[in-house]
Amino acid sequence: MPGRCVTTLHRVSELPAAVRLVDGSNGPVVEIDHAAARGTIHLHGAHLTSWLPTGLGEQLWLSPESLYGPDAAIRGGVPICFPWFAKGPGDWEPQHGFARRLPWHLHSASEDSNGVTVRLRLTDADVAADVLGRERWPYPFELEYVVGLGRELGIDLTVSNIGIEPFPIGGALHTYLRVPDITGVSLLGLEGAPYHDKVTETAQQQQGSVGFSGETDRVYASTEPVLVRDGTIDRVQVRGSDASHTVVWNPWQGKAATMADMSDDGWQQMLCIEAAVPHESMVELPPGHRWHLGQRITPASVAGGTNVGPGSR
Ligand code: TA6
Repeated sequence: MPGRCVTTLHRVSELPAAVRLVDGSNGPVVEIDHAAARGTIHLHGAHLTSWLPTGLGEQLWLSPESLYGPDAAIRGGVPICFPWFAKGPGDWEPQHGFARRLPWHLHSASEDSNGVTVRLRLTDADVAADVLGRERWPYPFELEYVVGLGRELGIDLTVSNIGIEPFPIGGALHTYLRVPDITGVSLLGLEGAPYHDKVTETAQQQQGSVGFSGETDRVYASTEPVLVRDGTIDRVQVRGSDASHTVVWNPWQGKAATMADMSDDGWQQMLCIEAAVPHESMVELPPGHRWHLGQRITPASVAGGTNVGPGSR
């Protein structure tokens, strides 16, 4: 396996029947095949790249041009932004922190009739001092990422401060949803929410539902659930937990053309809706304390018709 291998490969006997650990181009990959759903998690970055609830098709977008190198961030799926979102409080590198660029450990996996739960871990011992960002964030930590994959998706990131001094913490679950055509998509649930528009660098307030007609990069001061609608059809509901903000991003054609790991037309079928704690909301985590960030994604057909914001069915 290429790159730094810090993974304790589980003996096949320890994994439930619905879970296999196979070799991938950027290290071990967890393959899930359960009656409720199929999925794929790269141990590199603990990166969920595929989630197919049975009968509903692929729900996550993944770039065919994504890189899979030892220090690369996979383009698509659910990148874990830790221990900061974007450039942190002060133009920090790397963008979105270091956790998505490192090989994680598979701690355990279990299954029941609802689906599969996979637990992955990363600690400061896995982060070489030479990794960008550690000199800014040199703290002892334990990070656990739990993926609950079935007809719904639940992802939960928990960091423990195992050191003797407080540390600043923020981040995001940077989920790339797959959509038929971004120009036909609208978002309900953000009506009236204030947001920072990163395209115009202005403060705005959401008027009505969110539509897409150009590059969209918004940090909403909202923790309300968001319903993704395609035309008149509800697709999925996205609900953050312990997030302070909801980020909505589509690079559109111009920005996508500058991204080597995004096909020129890839922007048309993707939409990022992120549970986020951006730098203005980062907190100081005291020694011995834990910090959590989660997201739940429920296909509308599973939710039996969702009631999110005005105008929804
Ligand atoms: O979450 C939206 C965003 O911060 C955008 O500004 C854009 O940079 C996107 O993340 C992708 O970032 P990445 O580092 O994965 O290219």
